[in-house]
Amino acid sequence: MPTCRICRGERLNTFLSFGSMPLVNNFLREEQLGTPEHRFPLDVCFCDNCGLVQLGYVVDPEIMFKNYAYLTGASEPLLAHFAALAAEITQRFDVPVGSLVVDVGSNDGTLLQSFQKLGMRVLGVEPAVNISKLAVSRGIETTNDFFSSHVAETISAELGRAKVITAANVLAHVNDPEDFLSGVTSLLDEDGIFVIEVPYLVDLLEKREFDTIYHEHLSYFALRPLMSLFAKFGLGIVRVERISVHGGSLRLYVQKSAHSISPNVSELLKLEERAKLAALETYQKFAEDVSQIKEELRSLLQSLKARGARIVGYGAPAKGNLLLNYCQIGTDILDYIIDTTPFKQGRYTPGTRVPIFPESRFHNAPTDYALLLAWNYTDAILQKEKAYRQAGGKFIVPIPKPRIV
Ligand code: DWN
Repeated sequence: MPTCRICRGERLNTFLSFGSMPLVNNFLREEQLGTPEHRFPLDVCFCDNCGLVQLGYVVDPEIMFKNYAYLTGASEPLLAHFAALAAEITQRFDVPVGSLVVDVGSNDGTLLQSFQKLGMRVLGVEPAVNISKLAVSRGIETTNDFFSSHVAETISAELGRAKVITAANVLAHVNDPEDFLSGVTSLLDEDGIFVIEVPYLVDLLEKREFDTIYHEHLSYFALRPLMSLFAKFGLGIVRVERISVHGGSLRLYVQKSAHSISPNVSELLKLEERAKLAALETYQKFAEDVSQIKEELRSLLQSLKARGARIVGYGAPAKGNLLLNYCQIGTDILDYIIDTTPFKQGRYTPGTRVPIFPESRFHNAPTDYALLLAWNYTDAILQKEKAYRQAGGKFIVPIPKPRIV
């Protein structure tokens, strides 16, 4: 019987079950197409006690993250996002040049490259062997491991305490957030700043971002459970912002025994009350909306296909693979998918086995519709594909309601 990963409560109410799903970043090589893929239960629960939305079943992180397909730098908008974050932290907290900055879940070093340019000493912590090698080849010192209280002690013994610790889209992936925060607390300087970005549960519900629910994401955070987690380690939120990245996230600036709790903490807590995050009914309604999106999207695609339309997938994000598997969209609908990530090109999507090509395929071979699987970059992609749209090409945006633009 699973218990809540924050309060250890045993009353977890399952409100949505996707059945057994493949791992969304497990892109297949040609020679793997003949063998069945591992599938794991994907059920989403709500903790009656602390309100944390979370997965019931935990897939071994070694299987999910030791060899990883996702590259931060493959998405142009994220380069600007993380350059701005490094500048914001450095300026807002007047971080001295030469300070140690540790990025947890550092991926290809995109964020740390910006801190390096600002004169900081940087260290990444990245579990994926293939990706940490790429970061090191780019001059970003990287510890190839999962962050933990033990890894934190090793780092502070070798390099001293960190003035800045960042963790963008990491905490939701961690099965033991208490050990994670214990490590942050021991590694962070007394006057250091810990900055995290996590997808925001209010956005997930409001915009029906059901495809962001998959095995990598063990927790779906609202501010309230985060505050109770931080309080256990004497960490206080000095500033919290809603940001648009990844479909809507929270950015939290956290310090040790912080005295000034950010004024908009109470605003967001009121927002969460209005959103009825503490009521199981909220999640049961979300589950109904999700099955409606599935029906609407399937019928839209099938009617276009019946009229002879050519349809491709645009972007091969992790969430796209959840959406394709849950909505049962495969090569019967999509001719192929394009993606800017070298690791993904030439491979096939997990479960649905749609072939993935570089962007050039999309620009050279005309098509009628592109299912925008990377919908969190809609503005940037519509701008980038102006010529396709001016030539009559359309995009299908799947959430919060399937629509053609
Ligand atoms: O939490 C996570 C987030 C941060 O990244 C991880 N668990 C896994 C991953 O999720 P994702 O794969 O859904 O992330 P993105 O950034 O939404 O993925 C976008 C995909 O689309 C990438 O593979 C790159 C691709 N892309 C593209 O082909 N053309 C992106 C852009 C902007 C483009 O123009």
